[in-house]
Amino acid sequence: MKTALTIAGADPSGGAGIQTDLKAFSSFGVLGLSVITSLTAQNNGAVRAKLVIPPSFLRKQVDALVEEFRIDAVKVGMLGSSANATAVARVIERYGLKNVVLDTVLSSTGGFPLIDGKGVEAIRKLARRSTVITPNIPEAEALSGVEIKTVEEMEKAAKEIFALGPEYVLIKGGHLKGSPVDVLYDGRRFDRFPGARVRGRAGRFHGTGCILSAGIAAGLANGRPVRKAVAEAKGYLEKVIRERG
Ligand code: PXL
Repeated sequence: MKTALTIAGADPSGGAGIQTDLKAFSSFGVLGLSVITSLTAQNNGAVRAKLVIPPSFLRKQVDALVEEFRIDAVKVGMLGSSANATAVARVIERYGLKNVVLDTVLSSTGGFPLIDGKGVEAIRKLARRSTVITPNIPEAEALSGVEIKTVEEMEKAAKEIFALGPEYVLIKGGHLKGSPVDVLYDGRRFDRFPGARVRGRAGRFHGTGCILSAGIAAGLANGRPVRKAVAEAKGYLEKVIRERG
């Protein structure tokens, strides 16, 4: 069985984070491994508090897994601290981890910070260790310095983020008005992935970014090329929103 590792935060309500990532891995028939960077206290309404795991302990969790398992893909989500971002960059390099999907989590949907003030810089550095980086519009603006109001500006930001060193940039367009379009850039060409705007219960759905990035990591673990993994993960996300809605 192929394996995928999520390095992310725990969400007791199961909508985001480790819990939802493991469900995604399982849906794609991949064995899920998980390294916890932080605990959160939250429900579907809001994140109320976080407790961040120290980088030395994050490292111990990864070491134990690498000793036993071959890891076919990695999804990186909420890191909790810039020190944890640096620790993740080190383990990716040290163990030569491949198929890394970096979900650039800065804050919760409701605006609770999920990394510290140096987080943007730390994630910029981590970007060059990633196969696919998956910012939403506010995250892409923070990482690129480009203000995004149109799909063309998404493409401009994607070029800036590509310069940080990932193999692919996927900017998720859900925050723009109108039909959502995600933009994928590989340094040569842009692919646009139009999607349906699926209505969940108003304001109570969180974790879409987690589900998408975990789905992409599962696809890569299964040997899918990036474009196919993105398309399949988008299909999975729409299905989960409809079912959980
Ligand atoms: O959706 C971002 C996110 C990631 N990881 C965890 C979260 C959230 C948002 O609430 O709680 C653990």
